[in-house]
Amino acid sequence: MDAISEKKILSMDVEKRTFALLNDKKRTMGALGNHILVEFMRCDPHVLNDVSSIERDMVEAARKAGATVINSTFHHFSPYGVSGVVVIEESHLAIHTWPEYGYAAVDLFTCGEMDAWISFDFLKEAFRSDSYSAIEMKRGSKNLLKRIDFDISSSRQKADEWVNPGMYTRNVWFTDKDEFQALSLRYTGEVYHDVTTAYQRVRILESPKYGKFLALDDMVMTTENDEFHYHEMISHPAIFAHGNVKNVLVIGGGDGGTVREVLRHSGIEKVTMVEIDGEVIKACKQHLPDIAAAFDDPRLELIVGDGISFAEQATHSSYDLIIVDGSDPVGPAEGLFSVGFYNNCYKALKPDGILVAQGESPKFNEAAFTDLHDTIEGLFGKGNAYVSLFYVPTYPTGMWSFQVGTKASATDFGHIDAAEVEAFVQAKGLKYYNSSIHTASLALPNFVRQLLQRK
Ligand code: SPD
Repeated sequence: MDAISEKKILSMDVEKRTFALLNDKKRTMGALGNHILVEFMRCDPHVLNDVSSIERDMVEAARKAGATVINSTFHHFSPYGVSGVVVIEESHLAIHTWPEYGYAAVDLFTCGEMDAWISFDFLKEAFRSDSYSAIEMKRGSKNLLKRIDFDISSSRQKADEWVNPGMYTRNVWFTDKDEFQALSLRYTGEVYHDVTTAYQRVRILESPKYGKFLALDDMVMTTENDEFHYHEMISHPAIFAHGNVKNVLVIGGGDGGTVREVLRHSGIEKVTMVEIDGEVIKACKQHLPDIAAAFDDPRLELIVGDGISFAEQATHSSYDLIIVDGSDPVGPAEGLFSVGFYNNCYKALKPDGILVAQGESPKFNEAAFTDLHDTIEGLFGKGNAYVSLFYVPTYPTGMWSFQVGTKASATDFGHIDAAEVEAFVQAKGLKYYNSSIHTASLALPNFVRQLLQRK
């Protein structure tokens, strides 16, 4: 193997940077290219799964070594792994990552004077590799090749006929899933915010179809383009069904969409919002300002704290409306599905108060959906527990629910003044809720009725 016999082997280790150099000077002369095959081991797995930062680092590695970058294409594999190539005038840099092994295979193929070891040094820092090795080979020994004179005019013509079919250079998908089904959103690869807090990973990413979106851990919470489905339906139906809401408690809802909708009503005197993770508020204020639009309203008291303890200590009979805008029942929101928490909410409501809770999906998390209904029915009484169905394209299965408890049996959640609702809808320019949707959302398909009556 000629090429291998021309190799320079570098075997390196952080503790002992031992260089074993086998370099046959005579044979490395007069090669067409230089190829460094790199093993980066014990890397940061998060870095190796982040297609945007890998692309940025590979391009930067090329530039740092003096290369002229022509193009790059990178792909993220689901659930993890990245492949990509940076094409440079001096050849290419390529990478394949296995985050689950903390491993990246990198090829630095260059021609001319470029020193690809500069790229190597840059990438080992970027990937935070603790252990690495590399083999350098000369490619295309000129003394083994014979130059051919050939007519290139026919291949030029073929190149002119070629029409680029509009290829995407990135194919990255965000997947919100359980073990049986998923909702995937293609995203641009842009990461606007990525912070892991004591509670969860808070990310703002971008989807070509739905705009910027908030993801908590691996779940889609809200997107710029369909957030109104959720936020209009969590707030307006209860406010119109009650008829005289003045004092509201919102638990969760850190993106701000729910309080934005509640505060559209001029009759609301005070909203107390308790969000456990201040980072969610910060990220949304910065990157989703149209959703986080009402944090400066003087009627809002914003508390960064635990909503479960807040409900436990709340003054009895003090709220007209309590809205639980939590995430799914994993991680920090798990307690927002417990009987004890809803019992405290029940006590904190005025005698004619209404509770609205994020109720999961009858097609995705059936157990959480039915258990919550049982909890609300157990506390508020049969006939006082309602399920309102609506559609969110970016939640798994698309079908989602709010679950409602009315403390006074006299409150019929389906009863509204349609003319009043329509005037409000027109005045505020609502995009999902109207008086017909109010009634229709309470109409349940038979399979949902059966799910709720299963006991
Ligand atoms: N799977 C998504 C469950 C909905 C969680 N709440 C969204 C917050 C929007 N304010």
